[in-house]
Amino acid sequence: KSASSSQQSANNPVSTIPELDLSKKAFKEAVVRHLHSTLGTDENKANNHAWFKAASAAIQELVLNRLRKTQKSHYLNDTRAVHYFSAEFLMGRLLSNNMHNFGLFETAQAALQELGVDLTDVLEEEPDMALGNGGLGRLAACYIDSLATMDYPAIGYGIHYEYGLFRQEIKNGAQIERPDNWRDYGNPWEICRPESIQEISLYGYVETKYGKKGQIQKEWHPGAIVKGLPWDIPVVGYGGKTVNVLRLWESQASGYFNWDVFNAGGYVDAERENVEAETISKVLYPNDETEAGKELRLIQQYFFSACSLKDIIRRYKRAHGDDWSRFTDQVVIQLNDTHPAIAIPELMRILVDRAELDWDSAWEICQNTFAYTNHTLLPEALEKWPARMIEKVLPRHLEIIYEINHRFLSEVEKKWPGDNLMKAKLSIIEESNEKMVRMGNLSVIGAFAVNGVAEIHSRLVKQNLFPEFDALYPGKLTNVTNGITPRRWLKACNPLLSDLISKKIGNDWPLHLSKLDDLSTLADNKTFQNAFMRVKQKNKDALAKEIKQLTGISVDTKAIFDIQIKRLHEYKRQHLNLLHILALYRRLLENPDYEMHPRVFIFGAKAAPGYALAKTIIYAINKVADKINADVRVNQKIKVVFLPNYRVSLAEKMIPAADVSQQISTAGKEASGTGNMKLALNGALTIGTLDGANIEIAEEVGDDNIFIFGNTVEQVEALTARGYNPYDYYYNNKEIKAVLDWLDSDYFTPGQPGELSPLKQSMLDGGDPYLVLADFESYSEANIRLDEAYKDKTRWAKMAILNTAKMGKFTSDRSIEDYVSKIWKLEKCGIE
Ligand code: NBY
Repeated sequence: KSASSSQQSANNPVSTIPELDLSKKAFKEAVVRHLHSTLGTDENKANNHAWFKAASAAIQELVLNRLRKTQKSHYLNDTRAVHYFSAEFLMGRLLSNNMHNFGLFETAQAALQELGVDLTDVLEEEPDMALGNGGLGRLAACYIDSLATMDYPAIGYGIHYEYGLFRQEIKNGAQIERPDNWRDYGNPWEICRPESIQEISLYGYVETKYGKKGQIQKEWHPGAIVKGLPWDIPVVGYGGKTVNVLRLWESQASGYFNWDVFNAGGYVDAERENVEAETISKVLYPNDETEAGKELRLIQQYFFSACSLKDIIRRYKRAHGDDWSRFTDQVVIQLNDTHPAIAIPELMRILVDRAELDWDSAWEICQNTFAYTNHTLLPEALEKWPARMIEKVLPRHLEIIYEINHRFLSEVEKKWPGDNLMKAKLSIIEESNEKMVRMGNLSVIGAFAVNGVAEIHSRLVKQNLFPEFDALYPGKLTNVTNGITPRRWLKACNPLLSDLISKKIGNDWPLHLSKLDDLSTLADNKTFQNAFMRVKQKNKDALAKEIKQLTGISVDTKAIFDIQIKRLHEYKRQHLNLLHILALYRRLLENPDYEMHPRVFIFGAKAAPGYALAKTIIYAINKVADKINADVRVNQKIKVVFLPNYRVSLAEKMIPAADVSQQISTAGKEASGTGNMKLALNGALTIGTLDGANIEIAEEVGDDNIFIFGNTVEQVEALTARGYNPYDYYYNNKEIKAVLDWLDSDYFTPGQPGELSPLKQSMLDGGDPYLVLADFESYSEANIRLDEAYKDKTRWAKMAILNTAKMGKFTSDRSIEDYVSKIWKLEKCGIE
């Protein structure tokens, strides 16, 4: 006991949790006990993986204790809860996070050290839980962290994918996708709950019948039944009091519908159907910003939405029986994009066909249950399903969608009599060649609140995407600016900076991030500047080691570490960064005395496997990197590094080491961005456009502490309207012409001319849809300003400190409070 209290008091505000023994001695005993009795090994034989399993099991004991208490408390208080429906939860690793949230990290480190084990090595054994693509999935993970931390009753609902986002390998510069076998050696956190299995239906036909009072009744005769087996992942709040649950559904054959086939000797056919059922939760679709339109994806969406709704209703009925009148007091469902929007007609089906409520009562419940978050304006990302596909998979749901639409269109008629264009625009059904169901329209109509994810994005949702809905439903469309959890994205990933901050301003900033503003007064303090930059240097040294290990490339740790990490997409403009690198390369070749501070350009990005140009951009970055890194004429000044397999755990190593954060999307295209927040929080300076949350970051840090460039949303609109011609820039800017022609040669791909030509092609004859050339010059100038600023060490240190100091707004705790007050109307419920 005595040893532990001194261990924890240094840096943890959360060391006293009643009843639980959080001492070093207790932890050590638990780890050894699990090594023996759970892992069947001992201290001498155990490898790092066994230690990881034993340490996780020791922590899980505490987690499950708090989980039980939380669930009891929620049950006894009959709390209203938010149900966060998301096809993706990008959780990353959990051991370090859970240790931090119990205030046990240092204790565990010391305990393991006494056992002769290095915690850092143990943590590396944990596979990332990569059940998401990018920002949208990671946002869901940050939000469930904040919900638990702030004692809000909440449950995350999603899919238990057998394979998460693919593992990326780079072979000869090109991306190769490999399966992500994240559960090969088990997952120490998840709990299987066979007692809560749900069954859902698919396919079949709808029978129209007449009820006792002559009313029309619909009965869906399904063609298949699939089981959903829930796996619960405990979500530990910071301070270790509330532990909520992330419930992920795994699909299984029901073994019910295939009985006849089986008895008739159709063993093989029955097995085939089993395989099909089990395919549903097999793999995460790796597309981030394009809608796939595949039947299996629709089935995934329905599968997890329907299982989750049944789960919610079962729990509601246990407390309230068949009385639906309190449902919307108890339940709010947040739809993370339109991926779970099929839940809207599913709830209508349950209420009308099963509970036999009249349509209007059912619709009122529905409209008071759902809220919808929009994450994109890109047309290719707005989900649309062929009506025929919905009819085949979910015949009753298509009827319900038509009925919702029919009633909705008469509202439109009341508001805009005779306006058929308006009806065509707002209709859930798009009457194109092939009839399509617009999931965005369905979501806006079926939800009581719709939010965008940054101020500018929400304004554009109102003005450009859904202006008529905004007129029809005043107040429904709103904003909640995204946020990130400072526990994972500063405290856990950057211990050196965290300790420095805690020493200066106390240790409750992880819960009250605005306190970081107290650092502002130290921004001019020479001693603090030195300490701050010493931490940055150590983090850069560590990343340089990692780079060496992963790629073999040596980098100068005194160079500027310039980082662009995010999914590969044209709108995010990694190719603008690349063109600028080529321009610098060319300037250095033309003038070996060209003045610039050495800079290492570091990338991390996965491309959707079917997105050819995105893969070409990765290939181009790697080919340019090979050339530059081997060119002794320039490689003292620039290096280019592409780190393979970018993922949460790699981000945690890269972000603390960044001097510069590249946030260079075409204005109007990046809904928010959240990497921008993580990097600035860790003291990186942003070079960025006035897009997404960059605008709010600029407001917080002030124009002097950020490098803004490029066309604004208004300028982009004007430029596009008057007819943008990239050739104007190609012929008028000789640097642009030279670097594009360079890419078109075989300089970077010796003997293989044309391999990089699709890049030039897309920026010229392809029309340069994301205005790379239009922003190039302004970007190049911003880079010169940045380079100037870095030369002045004092100025840079001050700017970096102010970036950290001014990030308080971007804690996901603030986002959650915004959701609670504007949309969810929850009350906190702690445990005794
Ligand atoms: O959501 C991202 C936005 O691009 C980013 O600006 C924002 O900060 C973040 C959180 O709000 N969107 C995103 O990550 N989208 C996806 O990952 C995604 C995944 C799947 C599909 C579409 C988009 N899909 O259609 O399957």
